[in-house]
Amino acid sequence: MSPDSAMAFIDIFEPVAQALAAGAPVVALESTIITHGMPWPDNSRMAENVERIIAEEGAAPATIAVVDGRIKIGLSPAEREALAKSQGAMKLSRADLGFAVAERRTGGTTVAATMIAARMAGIQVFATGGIGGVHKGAELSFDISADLDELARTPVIVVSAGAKAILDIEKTLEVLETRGVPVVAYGSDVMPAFWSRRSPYPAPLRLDEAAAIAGFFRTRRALGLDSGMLIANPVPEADEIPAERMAGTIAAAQAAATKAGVSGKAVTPFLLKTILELTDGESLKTNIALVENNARLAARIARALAGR
Ligand code: PSU
Ligand code: MN
Repeated sequence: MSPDSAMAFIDIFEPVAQALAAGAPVVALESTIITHGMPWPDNSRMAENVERIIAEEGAAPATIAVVDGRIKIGLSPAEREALAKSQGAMKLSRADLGFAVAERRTGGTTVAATMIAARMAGIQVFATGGIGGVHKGAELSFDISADLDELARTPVIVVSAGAKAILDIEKTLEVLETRGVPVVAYGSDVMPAFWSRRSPYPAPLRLDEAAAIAGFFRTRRALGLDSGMLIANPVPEADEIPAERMAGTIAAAQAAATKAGVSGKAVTPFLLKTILELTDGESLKTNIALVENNARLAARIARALAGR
């Protein structure tokens, strides 16, 4: 737990507070995917559906964001809707979370910032789409997401569909290994690649049951190995776009980013938006399906952790 001083800046949505107090399962959700990852109104519908899926699975959903400088652990439907519609929200990671609080700003929290806030609130499981990682060409750009360092320091289970295929998956796995982060593919021997079920890279670890993932996390904590854990959950077959078909689109989006001189925090949102346009919305459909799939697994892990 972080120092009590942080609690002065945090608002816990009542149903989430009740679940936490009762030791009931809670699943955190990020909000950069809402503010920067998907267009209106798909972002709003996705955020609502994902919360509903978690509730149906018997866990309390807690979408995390910063609103006017308050760290929100769980949003009311009206707050969620307002965030989805908001213009100019910041994209907040470890480096600027405190800035948004100090300056009373509004922002979506990335995987890194959501992990930090989840831990402050005592939430151990978090569902997202894809994590940030090592970008292609990082040997020149140095563009490596703060998500990876956060996984190395903050003990939260992050359920994702792997690293986005816009990243260098092989280098991302190398950094995670170096930083001591377990990467567990759920029911697969190979790493998924976000929109696709399979990448060419073997999964470092494999588990087939939500309860086993909960057990692994508990054991690591008991051993004092307090880092996060990345779960890579392949997108359902019916929704996947095969890697061969995505490859050309990703390359075209990358070329567009280079040509437009996009850098820093803008890279990931730019690539996602360009890929959405190039695939005529098909990538968005897959993106939504995989977040829902991750929410379901995260809820099951949270239930196992809570002993239910
Ligand atoms: N995956 C998506 N949509 C997103 C992101 C990931 O499908 O919007 C966001 C997540 O919040 C992730 C962030 O933490 O992108 C990583 O950004 P960067 O590469 O700048 O660290
Ligand atoms: Mn980056």
